[in-house]
Amino acid sequence: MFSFFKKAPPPPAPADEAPTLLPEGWVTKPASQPAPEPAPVAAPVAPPVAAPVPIPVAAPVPAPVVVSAPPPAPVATPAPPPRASWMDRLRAGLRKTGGSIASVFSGTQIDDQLYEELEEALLLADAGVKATQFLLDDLKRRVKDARVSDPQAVRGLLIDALAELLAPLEKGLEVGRFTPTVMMVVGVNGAGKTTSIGKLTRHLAEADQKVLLAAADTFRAAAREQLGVWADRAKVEIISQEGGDPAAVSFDAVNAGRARGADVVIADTAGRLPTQIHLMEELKKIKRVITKAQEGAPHEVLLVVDGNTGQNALNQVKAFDEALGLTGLVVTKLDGTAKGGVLAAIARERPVPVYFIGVGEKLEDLETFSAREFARALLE
Ligand SMILES: Nc1nc2c(ncn2[C@@H]2O[C@H](COP(=O)(O)OP(=O)(O)OP(=O)(O)O)[C@@H](O)[C@H]2O)c(=O)[nH]1
Ligand SMILES: [Mg+2]
Repeated sequence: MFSFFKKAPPPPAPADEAPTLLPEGWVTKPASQPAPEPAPVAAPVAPPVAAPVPIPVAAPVPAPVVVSAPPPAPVATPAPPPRASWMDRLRAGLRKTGGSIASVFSGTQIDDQLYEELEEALLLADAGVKATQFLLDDLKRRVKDARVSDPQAVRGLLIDALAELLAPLEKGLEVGRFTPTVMMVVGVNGAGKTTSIGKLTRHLAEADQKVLLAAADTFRAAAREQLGVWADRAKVEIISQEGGDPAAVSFDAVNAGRARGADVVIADTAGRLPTQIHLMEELKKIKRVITKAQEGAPHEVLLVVDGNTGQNALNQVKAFDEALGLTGLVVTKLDGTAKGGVLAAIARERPVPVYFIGVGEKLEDLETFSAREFARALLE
């Protein structure tokens, strides 16, 4: 395993010290913090994709105060699996999408029929017309340059082409540059916002980041409770208010985060509203109010999209980006979908960085996105 985010130096750091963004295997430990490290940490240098990296196992999650003494009653976190096992889950999750594309290469000839079948398979996988055309043109060029004659070799070249297309989406989430780093998480209902926040919170807390959650989905009591369960599990604070105004809750949470020295404040928002208010208007209001509570915030506006919705996910990326100015995506439910090609469409048409992808409901089913790893899991 590897960390979920990169710890940036605090604001006074000179510009030339700005952290480089590592797509995978990135280091998590605060480089410039004096705080002692409570547990073994991931290797200090980004490892190659497949190398399993140890994660801080069972790092006891401290109470909301950063303490140097070993926290009492360590939480028995199951040892997170190595990257190799993630690759297996990713592969299994993408089997439906990948299987139909890979079957195109089962013949013996590289001919027009192969390219036509590939075009069809990519469109069916919801890669969209633009990315499909781009990939086909790119692939034909690669096949010509490499002078291959075996369809299986073409598959290898498609992995290269897809990895290159997806590469601009690789970006690590960064915390530590602002105190607190404020994140607003948005998306249509059922996309996986609350679950993804819960998982991310666990990873942040395990890396000694002080997280404060804002239950800005105030409409449903169940929404608050669901976030509350994740807050309890990660032993982090949560600001919630029964029937309150989502913007007011967010405002309070950012202020509380500043007053209490939180490293990260994450606001969970609603996907559907009880009133006639347009979701985007409500979200814009939350964003404005967060900026009032802290200049420059929110530092991240993350859209969670259900990868299973294919082209619809792309439409959501465009709509939310236009309304709110997205900084990153979390693409969930890539398990069991036949529409995993949507990442190619996003890369071609609205390349908002993909911080995480999800292939299931468990903690270890959310991971950082690596373009080459994704292309290999899909097609190898
Ligand atoms: N299979 C699968 N299910 C997921 C994944 N991520 C989330 N889910 C499930 O999707 C359902 C909805 O997730 P939530 O986190 O409640 O979604 P939400 O966006 O907060 O929904 P609202 O609060 O209603 O707007 C839950 O049952 C999750 O367990 C994933 O990667 N794969
Ligand atoms: Mg929710």
